[in-house]
Amino acid sequence: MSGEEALIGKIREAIVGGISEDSEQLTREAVDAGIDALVILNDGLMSGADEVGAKFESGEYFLPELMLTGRALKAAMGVVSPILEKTAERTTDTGVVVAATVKTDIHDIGKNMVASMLTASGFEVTDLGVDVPIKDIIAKAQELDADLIACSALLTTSMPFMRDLINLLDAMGERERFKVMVGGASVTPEFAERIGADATAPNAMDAVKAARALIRSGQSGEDS
Ligand code: B12
Repeated sequence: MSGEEALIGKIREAIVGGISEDSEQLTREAVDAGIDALVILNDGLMSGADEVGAKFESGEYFLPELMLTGRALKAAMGVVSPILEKTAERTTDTGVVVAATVKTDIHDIGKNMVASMLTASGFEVTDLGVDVPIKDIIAKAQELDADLIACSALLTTSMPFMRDLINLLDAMGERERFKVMVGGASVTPEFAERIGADATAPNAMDAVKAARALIRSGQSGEDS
């Protein structure tokens, strides 16, 4: 096993063990050793989060373990996010975004990453936080005359609120006014298409690309 693999393995273990001090310290070590921030994110942090999810599902872990892992993830993201943000390219195909984790869902680590990558790429992002009623998301988008609404949900039981948001926009005659992007660990392209969202993306970097494409399609008056 290479030194890089061993260090990534330790980061993963720190996430699975929910040890914030280690996840932050080891992530710093990995960055200092020149390991690509995306490798740290995908092979260390996300992979650890997935393992914790599996242990929770199988009954080996309970809510306290999830909470510790959440803290360990946030600590490590604090190191990785600024590095990823520096790689963001600032272009003119940006716009105003309202971001939120939808009602009943309090997972915010991924949503925060998406919001900070969009901000670093030149978008003007208003982040409404977690557990946000869809009416509040729409009201803020109207108030700011936003170009894009970015909704996050990790719970399958929260995902229907994304569909409700799109249906409500439709009913209000406002669907054409805003592009809607949805995401979160359980959101698939099929789900996004089924509920009539304009885009989805599996991670924060691709979310920026998708957001840009939506802005460009709006500027040229084409459908996305
Ligand atoms: C940490 C964690 C928690 C922490 C969250 C802390 C926080 N501040 O966010 C706490 C302890 C609060 C928590 C609580 C619960 N959790 Co939880 N949690 C997790 C865990 C382990 C990691 C989530 C995470 O942060 N991942 C890392 C981030 C970076 O990834 P991400 O969110 O997927 O985001 C990326 C992409 O999805 C995408 N993205 C995200 N948002 C958006 C938005 C847009 C627009 C786009 C384009 C892209 C995009 O980009 C991001 C960055 O690359 C997951 C397991 C997993 N594999 O995800 C379970 C998991 C999500 N939790 C789960 C459950 C069941 C719960 C609880 C119900 C447990 C309980 N019995 O109380 C509660 C629910 C509380 C609530 N009402 O929301 C289940 C959900 C199952 C399901 N399918 O519905 C999971 C999948 C675990 C499992 N396998 O069972 N959890």
